[in-house]
Amino acid sequence: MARHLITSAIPYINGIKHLGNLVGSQLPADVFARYQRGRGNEVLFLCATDEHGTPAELAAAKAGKPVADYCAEMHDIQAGIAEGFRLSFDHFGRSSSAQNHALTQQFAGVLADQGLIREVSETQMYSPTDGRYLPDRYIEGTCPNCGFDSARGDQCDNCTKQLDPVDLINPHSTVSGATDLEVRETKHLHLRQSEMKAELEAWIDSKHDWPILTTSIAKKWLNDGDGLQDRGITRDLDWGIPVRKGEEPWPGMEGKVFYVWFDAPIEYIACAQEWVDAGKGDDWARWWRTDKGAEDVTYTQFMGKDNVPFHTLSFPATILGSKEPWKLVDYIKSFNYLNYEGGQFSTSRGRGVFMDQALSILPSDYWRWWLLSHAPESSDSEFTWENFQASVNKDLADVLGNFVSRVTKFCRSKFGEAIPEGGSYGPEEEALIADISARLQRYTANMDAIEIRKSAQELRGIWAAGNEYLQSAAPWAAYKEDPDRAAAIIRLSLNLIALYAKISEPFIPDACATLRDALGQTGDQPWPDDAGAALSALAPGASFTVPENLFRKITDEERDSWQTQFSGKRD
Ligand code: B3M
Ligand code: ZN
Repeated sequence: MARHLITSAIPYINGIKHLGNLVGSQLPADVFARYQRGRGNEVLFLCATDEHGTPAELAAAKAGKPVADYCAEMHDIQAGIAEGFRLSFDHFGRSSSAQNHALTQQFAGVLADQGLIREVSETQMYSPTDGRYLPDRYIEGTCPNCGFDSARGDQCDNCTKQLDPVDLINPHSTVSGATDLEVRETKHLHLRQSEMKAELEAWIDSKHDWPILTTSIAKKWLNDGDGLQDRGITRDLDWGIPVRKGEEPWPGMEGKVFYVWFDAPIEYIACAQEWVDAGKGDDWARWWRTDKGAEDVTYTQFMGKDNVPFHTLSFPATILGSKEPWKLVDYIKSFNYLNYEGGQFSTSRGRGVFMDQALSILPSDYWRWWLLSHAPESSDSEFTWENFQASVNKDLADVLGNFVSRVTKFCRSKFGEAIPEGGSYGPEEEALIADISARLQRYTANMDAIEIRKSAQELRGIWAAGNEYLQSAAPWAAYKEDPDRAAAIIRLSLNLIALYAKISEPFIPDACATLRDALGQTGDQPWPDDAGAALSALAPGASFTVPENLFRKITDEERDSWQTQFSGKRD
């Protein structure tokens, strides 16, 4: 039995994510986790909320809540929505956990012991009114280059010039509007990534099977400009993991916290500890320490392309730099962006469909199917209501749903609610079994390679093959002359439904649970490596029930009204 550690990029705490975020990491990670479990492999699937950084502080301030309370509430909300989408995390942790505090401080101490941390003096804008240092993007002013009056401290959105906050004319805090900003000297810790360039490059070069999207981004960062830069891993903020050297104080670093991107990936490990401490597992080191059994683990990470540099360079620099036997990632699956109706999804402008809204209009399987069958793998992809309606109505309602309904209802009316016993499989059935067998091999090969779109396409083909068979075998006609022949056709068709329930589960888990229940199955059925055996697995005479309609169609009126409803600002 193979062992798979699977993590999804951990979503920021400040707000509910949109469907583009979902399909860029959590959802495909869930498909892979469900698939590996379905094959009988051992899986640890982890995700968490990413709770530190200025955005979390500001969102809490906006909500008028202490940041710890805000994060606790938002974590529960995100956990509930994840459940609504049937994301099958073994644990959904929090980067603000005690476990992550301790582990992050421990890593920093070990990196310092390895000589990989240096202290650097920097100048930063301080706002006495706000009582805090302001990150560049929370300072606005007039662009010295083009005169645009809302240029940010890091860049002018009008002329795109890269800026330093000290360049701005009439700079002010976007938090309070305060203009009494001062330049102050402050000390920070930098991780000496430049020291590790050769090691990181050799490691990335050894990953011949990684998606081009992943390696090309990593190589660009390794070699752009002056090459891999050292990176500040501390910030002057209140909210975050206090800077300590392991359990010791870090002189000169009082009142500072680690940078959110330093502690967030460490949460992948801390999350496994949280999983154990929550009583859901008994050994996290078996997944994460190569000296404690993790050498035979395959570790796969899922993320959007904007997160790739942190996972190919920064986090590996932390892991490798520690010289401790931590498990390194084996495969990084990254995604392009999903666009929305000719533009971009926008969290700030509320454009597009957000996870909570999606579930309020249709069950999760509908979204899962569309998103996964259109996953932005080789390029960006686009959500349109028209395409969504067409896919759902055709693939789910007409092809899969209709097959199940025709077969089970016909059986009930002619043979009763039990697997019919008469007749035997003939040439038409043998041909179908051979066809399904070939398609299944392609499906599993694509799933093994985490080719999500191609897998969905094969799955759709497997559903369609059943429909074509049913149409041509025509049990309703056969029944009049030869009821045994009709019985054999229906028996094979019911077996196909059982097979569908097994193999479609990573994509549409709720519908598959309905099918399993209808057939009296538990879900422990083995993966159908042998299609012939799988398609004669149901015992003749065993009872079943006709399931409720699996999928309904989306009407034109619904499509139009949703299109209007989600075109602008969310309320
Ligand atoms: N929270 C960014 C994002 O949600 C960030 C990922 C962290 S993964 C360790 O896209
Ligand atoms: Zn400008």
